Amino acid sequence: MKTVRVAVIGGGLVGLSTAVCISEALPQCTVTVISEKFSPNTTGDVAAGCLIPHAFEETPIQEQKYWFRQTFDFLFNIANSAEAAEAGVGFLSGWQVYKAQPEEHFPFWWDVVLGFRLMTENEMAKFPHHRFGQTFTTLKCQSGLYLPWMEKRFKNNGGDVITKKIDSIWQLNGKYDIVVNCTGIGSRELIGDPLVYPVKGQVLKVHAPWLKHFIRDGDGNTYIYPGINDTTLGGTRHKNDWSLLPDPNVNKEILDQCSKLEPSLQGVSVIQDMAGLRPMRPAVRLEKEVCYMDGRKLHVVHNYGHGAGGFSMHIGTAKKATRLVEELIPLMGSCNTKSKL
Ligand SMILES: Cc1cc2nc3c(=O)[nH]c(=O)nc-3n(C[C@H](O)[C@H](O)[C@H](O)COP(=O)(O)OP(=O)(O)OC[C@H]3O[C@@H](n4cnc5c(N)ncnc54)[C@H](O)[C@@H]3O)c2cc1C
Ligand SMILES: *[C@@H]1O[C@H](CO)[C@@H](O)[C@H](O)[C@H]1NC(C)=O
Ligand SMILES: *[C@@H]1O[C@H](CO)[C@@H](O)[C@H](O)[C@H]1NC(C)=O
Ligand SMILES: CC(=O)N[C@H]1CO[C@H](CO)[C@@H](O)[C@@H]1O
Repeated sequence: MKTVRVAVIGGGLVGLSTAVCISEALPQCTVTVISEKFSPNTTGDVAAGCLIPHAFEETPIQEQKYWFRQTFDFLFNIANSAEAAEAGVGFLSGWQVYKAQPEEHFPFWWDVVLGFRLMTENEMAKFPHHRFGQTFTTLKCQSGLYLPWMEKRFKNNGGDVITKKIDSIWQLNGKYDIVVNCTGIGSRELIGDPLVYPVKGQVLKVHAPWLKHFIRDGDGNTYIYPGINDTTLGGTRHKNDWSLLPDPNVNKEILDQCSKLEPSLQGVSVIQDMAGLRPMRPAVRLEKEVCYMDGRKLHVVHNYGHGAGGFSMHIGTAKKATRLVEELIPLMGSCNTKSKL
C-alpha cells in the first residue's frame, strides 16, 4: 500500500537519480519530481559527463570514494547491457597529464576506475609540454541521452513529473509527507544556504570524430572528452559568475588551450558553445531536517551541492538520500498515514 507522498524538488541529474532510487527502493512511497527546468536545460546538459571525481574539501574521503564506487558500479552494469545505447553510457579511456608532478601520483579513486597506471616515457612523448601522466579507463554519460533515460525509468516506476518553480517548501506542506531538496544552485535562493555558490563553466561542442581518447590537464582547466556525435572542449571556472550566457572571447581561449594539448584540434569546426553553473559547496549537503513554521511541520531531506562532480557521485548520493527518506518514514505523524489506510 502506498502511503507516503514524496516530492523531489529539482529535475536535474541529482533530482532524477534520487527519484529513481526512492521509487525503486521504497515501494511504499509515491514520488513526484517538481522542477523549474528539465533536460536539455539543466546543468548536467552542459557537462561532458565523465566520471573523474573532484575531491570535496569537507566530505570524508572514504565516503566520497564509496559514492564514486557505487556510481561507477551502477554505470558499469548499464554500459555492459543492452540499454547502453539508449542510456548514452559507455567506457572511455584516455590520459590525464600534468605540467608539474602532482602531490599524489595515485588519486583516491585510482582503484575504482579500470586499469589505472602511470604513463610511460613513450606515452608522455605525445605531450611535450607535460612531465607526468596517468592513464585509465572510466565511464561517461552522454547527458542528452542519459537524463531523458533516467526520466523514463522514473516514469516507468510510476513516478510523476511536474514543471513548476517552487518559491517556498511550505507550498508543498499538506500535499506531500517528505520533501527532498535537489535544487543544486537553486538552494541558495530557495533556502538561503550561503555555502553553495556558482562556478560558471563554459564548454564548446566541436566536430572531431577522429579523437577517441579523453585528454585532461591535471589542473582541471583544459579537457577534451569525445562523445557520441561531438567532442566537448573545456573549460573555465568562474567563481560567483551567475551568467548562463557563453562568452565569445572565452571560446577562442578554450580552442587555443585545447589545441596546445591536442594539435589536431587547430581549426576544428565548432557546433555549439554552452555554459552552466556548477553548484559548488565545501561538502555535498546530504542530511535530513524537520522544518517548523507557524505550528506546521515538514520533513526534508537535502541532496545538493555536487559542484564539479555530479556525474561522478550521483548514484552514491541518491542512495544515501534514499536511506534518509526511509529513516523519516516511521517519524511521520501516524495521523498522516492512518487517514489513508
Ligand atoms: C561545464 C561543466 C562541465 C561539467 N563536467 C562534469 C563532468 O565531466 N563530470 C562530472 O561529474 N560533473 C561535471 N559537471 C558537474 C555536473 O554537471 C553537476 O555537478 C550536476 O549537473 C549537478 O546536478 P544537479 O541536479 O544538482 O543540478 P542542476 O542540473 O542545476 O539541477 C537543479 C534543478 O533544480 C531545479 N530548481 C532549482 N531551484 C528550483 C526551485 N526553486 N523550484 C523548482 N525547481 C528548482 C532547476 O530547474 C534544475 O532542474 C560539469 C559542470 C559544468 C558546468
Ligand atoms: C528548454 O528551454 C527552451 C528555451 O527556453 C524551451 O523552449 C523548452 O521548452 C525547454 N525544455 C524543457 C524540457 O523544459
Ligand atoms: C547524433 O546524430 C544523429 C544523426 O544526426 C541523431 O539522430 C542523434 O539523435 C544524435 N545523438 C545524440 C546523442 O546527439
Ligand atoms: C526546496 C526545499 O526543500 N527547500 C528547503 C530546503 O531546506 C530549507 C531548510 O534548511 C528550507 O527552508 C527550504 O525551503
